Amino acid sequence: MVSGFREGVVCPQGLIAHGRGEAFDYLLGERTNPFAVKAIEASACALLTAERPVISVNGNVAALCAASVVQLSSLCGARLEANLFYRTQERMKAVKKALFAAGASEVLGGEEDEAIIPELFSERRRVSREGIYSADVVLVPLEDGDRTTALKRMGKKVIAIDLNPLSVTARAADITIVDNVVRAVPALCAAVKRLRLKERQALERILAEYDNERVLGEALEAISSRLNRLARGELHG
Ligand code: PTJ
Repeated sequence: MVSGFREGVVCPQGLIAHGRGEAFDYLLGERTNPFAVKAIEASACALLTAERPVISVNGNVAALCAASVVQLSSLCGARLEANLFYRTQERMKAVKKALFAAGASEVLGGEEDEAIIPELFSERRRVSREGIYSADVVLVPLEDGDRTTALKRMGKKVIAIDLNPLSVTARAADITIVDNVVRAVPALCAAVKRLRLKERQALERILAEYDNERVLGEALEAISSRLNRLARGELHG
């Protein structure tokens, strides 16, 4: 993250957001928990059954896991879009450069005829017409809450990766992977590889059975039970 910051990929607020994420990761035991595995599986199904899937990439994601988002995009045919909350032309260029360096053949974002997401006032309202604007499924690792809500209002299926199960994004998304992006994105690649061999009907069944509210509840229970066990001296941090 620090070298991503020095290279102009990560913004100062990104470093703060990372610290918030690390605190939750510690509470979750710094591993991919069973509730995250369920969400990862449902996400793979949503990406594989989508018509126009898009992966939104910000500074933190480009710094932490550029190679795995590029791999995920080629495995499930999702387009990559650089989309920044604290947007400057220099950072758009730096994020795209990081993705191309990681093997991307195309990165959307920053075109002259960008579309506008209604009701949003940050720079993140500017999106690619070919990308997020016309997507049916959008993967938003580390997203801000207002935009997740706006994407939902536009009728999109939103998959979020967020270590905080209480964030607005986690609550508003259709599928929330409560896990660190550095573990979740490679796990998502593995799930896509495994599930793409299945019939469409089987994928749709997994999606229909998925319950995000229950998964978020399980994440909170896992945090609470871990804290109780730590307090009783049954676990070592
Ligand atoms: O690069 P930009 O300009 O688009 O800005 C990116 C940030 C992250 C600064 C911007 O999107 C932002 O301010 O996001 P928030 O509102 O702080 O939300 C980030 C969420 O991601 C928080 O709930 C964090 O707990 C969570 N988070 C932080 N690091 C990770 C994470 N979730 C998964 N994996 C992480 N490594």
